[in-house]
Amino acid sequence: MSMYVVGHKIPDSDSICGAIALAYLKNQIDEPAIATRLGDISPETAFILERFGFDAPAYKESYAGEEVYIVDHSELTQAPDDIADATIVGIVDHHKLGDLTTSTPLECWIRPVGCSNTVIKMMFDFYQVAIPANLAGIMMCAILSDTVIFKSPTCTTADIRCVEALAEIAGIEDFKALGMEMFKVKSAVDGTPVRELVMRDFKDFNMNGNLVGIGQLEVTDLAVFDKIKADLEADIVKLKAEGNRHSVLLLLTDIMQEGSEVLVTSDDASLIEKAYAKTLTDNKVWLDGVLSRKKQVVPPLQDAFA
Ligand SMILES: [Mn+2]
Repeated sequence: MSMYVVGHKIPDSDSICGAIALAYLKNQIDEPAIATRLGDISPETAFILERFGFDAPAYKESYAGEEVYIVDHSELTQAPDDIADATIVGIVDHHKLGDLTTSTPLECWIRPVGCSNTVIKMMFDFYQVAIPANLAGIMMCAILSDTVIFKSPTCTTADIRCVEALAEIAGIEDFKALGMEMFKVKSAVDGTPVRELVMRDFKDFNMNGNLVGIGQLEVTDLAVFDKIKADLEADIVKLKAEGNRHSVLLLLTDIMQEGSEVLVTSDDASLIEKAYAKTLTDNKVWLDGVLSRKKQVVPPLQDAFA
């Protein structure tokens, strides 16, 4: 029986490239594995896969009765809906420990680094399995994406060393230029339906019993939002009304200015103000130097909800 290797819902490049890379590694060490995904791929991921000649993993929603290796999270809210009926055989991740649990022993590769693909590169080294050039390419791009080309405070020396090693294997001389090309693809928001933008990189978190959704759009220039910001603001209000979320935040991150404008809709906006020690103006606030949802946005908000 093959295990399935799958990243989080609303998959980003790390989840998709990580599932492909880890499934390849597992197959090399005689543990049959199939990479899958829980949602549509983003334009950035499509760019990466096309650049290095990969197809997207198959879409698979249900995992009951299957063995599953989880990539890029350990959260119930981000896992397959029927994960309780599956056997989690392993987790590779670089986020805070979430609330997934198991009834059988599992393999855990969790490190406080900038990207799951950095951890997967360490796994390749551990098992002494060679990485094919095209696979190295997508792993490298995932790390450049997650670390915002090393600018994110989540970026570690291990991430930089892994990108350098993978770039060499992939035969990419100017990896930072490729990273910028990737972020330009990510910045092309014109003509995209507003809800698609809100949900493009959206994660739900359980904060002391409250469901909090946080989306993020990383661009090279916030001016791309000038014409659509009001629509984005209206849409997160609508999204909140459609579900049972306590709050919805949308981070508009400028990777060149290195900061994020946060659009907020909440049952209690004072919690958000408390978390970041800032006053909201028209339900938004600029957070200077904030690039990372995981490291700079989620933890203070968890504390505020505690
Ligand atoms: Mn990641």
